[in-house]
Amino acid sequence: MPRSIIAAVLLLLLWPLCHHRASAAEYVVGDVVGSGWDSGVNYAAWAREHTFAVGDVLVFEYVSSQHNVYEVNESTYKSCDTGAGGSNGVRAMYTSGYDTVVLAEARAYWFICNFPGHCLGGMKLAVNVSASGSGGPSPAVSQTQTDGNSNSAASIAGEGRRGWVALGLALVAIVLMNCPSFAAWQ
Ligand SMILES: [Cu+2]
Repeated sequence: MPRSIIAAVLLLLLWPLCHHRASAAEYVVGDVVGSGWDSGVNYAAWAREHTFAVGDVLVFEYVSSQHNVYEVNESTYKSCDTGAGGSNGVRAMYTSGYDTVVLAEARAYWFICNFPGHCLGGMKLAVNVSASGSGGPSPAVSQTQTDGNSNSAASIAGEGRRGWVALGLALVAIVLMNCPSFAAWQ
């Protein structure tokens, strides 16, 4: 079978993976462009109206002089107390006013505003992120890349097939680089 046919078949097999990632959703927290992250919004209700999967993106839009976004652990989310140093239970801090947070793992995420009183006033968001629906094309791709870099994969493939393996890996790389959401997915 000519390599060009194999290349075409591989591309056809890989496009759905790309398409799957391209479907990752981006949510403006609070649904208001520019100021969706603000005091006086019921973020529990907002979170209930959406479902979040691995690869989805939260965009926090707010006036940076009035709010910020701290990703925290559950106890800090509940207490709203980041301690005297402002870092107790804090996993990440965002302060730009336009912060994109990739939900890269299937777990709960907790966010608060760390301006005095804002979290206690209800400016806090908890989301549950589920594994992506189809059971994990993303790990499959990672596996392919990992195997391709190891000696065992090459020896299993055999001398004569080494060229095709390389061709396949090159195609995987090309497809991934052309996936619009690949950077976000990472
Ligand atoms: Cu605030």
